Amino acid sequence: MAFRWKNTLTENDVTPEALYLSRRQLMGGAAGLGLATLAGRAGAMEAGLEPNDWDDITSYNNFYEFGTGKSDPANNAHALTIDPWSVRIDGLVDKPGDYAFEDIMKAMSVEERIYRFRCVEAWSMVVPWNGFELADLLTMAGIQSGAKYVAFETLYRPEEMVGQKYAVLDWPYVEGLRLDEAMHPLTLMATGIYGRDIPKQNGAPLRLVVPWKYGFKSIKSIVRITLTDKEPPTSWNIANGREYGFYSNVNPKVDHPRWSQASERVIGGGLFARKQPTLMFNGYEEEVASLYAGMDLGTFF
Ligand SMILES: Nc1nc2c(c(=O)[nH]1)N[C@H]1C(S)=C(S)[C@@H](COP(=O)(O)O)O[C@H]1N2
Ligand SMILES: [Mo]
Repeated sequence: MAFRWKNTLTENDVTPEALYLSRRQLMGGAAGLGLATLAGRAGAMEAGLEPNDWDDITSYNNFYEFGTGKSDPANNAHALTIDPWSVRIDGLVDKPGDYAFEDIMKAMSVEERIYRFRCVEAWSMVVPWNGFELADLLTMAGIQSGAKYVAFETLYRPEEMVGQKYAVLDWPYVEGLRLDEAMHPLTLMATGIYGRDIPKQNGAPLRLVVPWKYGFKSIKSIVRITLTDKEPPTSWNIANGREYGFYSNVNPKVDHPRWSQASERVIGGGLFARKQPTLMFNGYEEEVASLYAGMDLGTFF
């Protein structure tokens, strides 16, 4: 498999939005100006993805712990304290425990990944994440042979998360992946966007990103990761199992019971909302289709 989107940027390669916006000029005539960064940028651009700008990514959010409106997270997430932060890794692992966020960051290598992001509500963006592969974190904890699934949990702290005062979902928000999905090299733990720390409304200090699945699988502000032998419960499936399955792979041929998934509204671009066809596995078919060989994706939606 050729992961053409993969490049070698680290957290030291600061990539402010301005650099992205002017990258064509830079690539055209800036010999001697941070060549490694430019090479990385060129690699990331091979996928032909134009990232959304910072304002789109950080002002149009779903994070129900801070309210159900698209601008509620940007307005309310400042109340979240993220220092100190630790992630409990437990279940079927050799080294269970509470891992301090700083220690995780010291052990992991952060790189940039420009991914398509497709919400089940039929809108999409392109996000330049910074993060590390979930596989590396799970390997660090030592995966035991009986593990088949990975369960994730978001912080429960209603004093800071105003939306948790309302029973819109069964708090804390929980999600899950099959172990092979969790170990796939596309599966990212994001800690940044555009080279900056990930904003609170986007799931600080660390959140999952599974680019071939609907956005709600990409659980934010994670405090617990549990390796298990059973398919874990997931918040949206608990809320409405007829509409939201465990797999939730992006699939233009499997409609939501209440709307089509064949196309998506592209966020950004001002007044002129653009629509585009939705791609199988959100454009990552070549990389992930083999995970689902022989499965009926209409039954396992
Ligand atoms: N804890 C938690 N994680 C969550 C959600 C949420 O409400 N709570 N919303 C999900 C949904 S529906 C989407 S589309 C994405 C949105 O991520 P973004 O705001 O960074 O674009 O986060 C997902 N992760
Ligand atoms: Mo979503």
